Amino acid sequence: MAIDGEYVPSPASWVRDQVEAYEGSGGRQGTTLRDTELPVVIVTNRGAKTGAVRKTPLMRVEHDGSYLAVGSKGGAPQNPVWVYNLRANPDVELQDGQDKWSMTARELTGEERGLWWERAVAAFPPYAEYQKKTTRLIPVFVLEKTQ
Ligand code: F42
Repeated sequence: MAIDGEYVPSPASWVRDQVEAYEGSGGRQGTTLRDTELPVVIVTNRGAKTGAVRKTPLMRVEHDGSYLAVGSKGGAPQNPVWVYNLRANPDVELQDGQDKWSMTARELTGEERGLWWERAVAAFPPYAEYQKKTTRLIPVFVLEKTQ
C-alpha cells in the first residue's frame, strides 16, 4: 500500500537533503552516508500523532530480501521519534537504490534481535560504539515485504 499524503521533511538539513538527493535522482545519487561509501535506504512511514508522511534515511542492513531499521540515533540517550511512529504504524515503504517495496515493520527481541544485531554491526560497525554510548537498548525492527 502506498504511503500517500502530506510529506513533512526532517527538521535536520543534512537528513532532508539526503532524502531529496536520493528520491530526486530515482535512487542513483545520495545513496551513501556522508563521507563514507556505506549504503543507505530511505524508509517512508506515517507520524504516530499527525499521520503526516515521514522519510528517514537509515543504513542498509539487508538479509534475504528483508531489512533492519536500527534506532541508534548516533548513540543519543533518547530513541529517534520514528521508533514510536513505526510502533504505531508498521506499514512502510522502503527504497533501496532504484528499488522500492511495501514492507511491514516488526520490532525484534531476544535471539532474533541478537542475530540481526550481528548483521547490523557487520554492515555498519559504528552501531557497536553507539550501543556503548547509551544505556537504552537500541530498538531494531525487521522490515519484511508485505504479502
Ligand atoms: N538514524 C538512525 O537512528 N539509524 C541509522 O541507521 C541512521 C542512518 C542514517 C543515514 C543517513 C542519514 O542521512 C541519516 C541517518 N540517520 C540514522 C538519521 C535518521 O535519518 C533520523 O534523522 C534520526 O534517526 C532521528 O530521527 P527522528 O525521527 O528523531 O528525527 C527527528 C529529527 C525528527 O524528524 N523529528 C520530527 C520533528 O518534527 O521534530 C519528528 C516528527 C514526528 O515524527 N512526529 C510524529 C508525528 O505524528 O508526525 C509524532 C511525534 C511524537 O511526539 O510522537
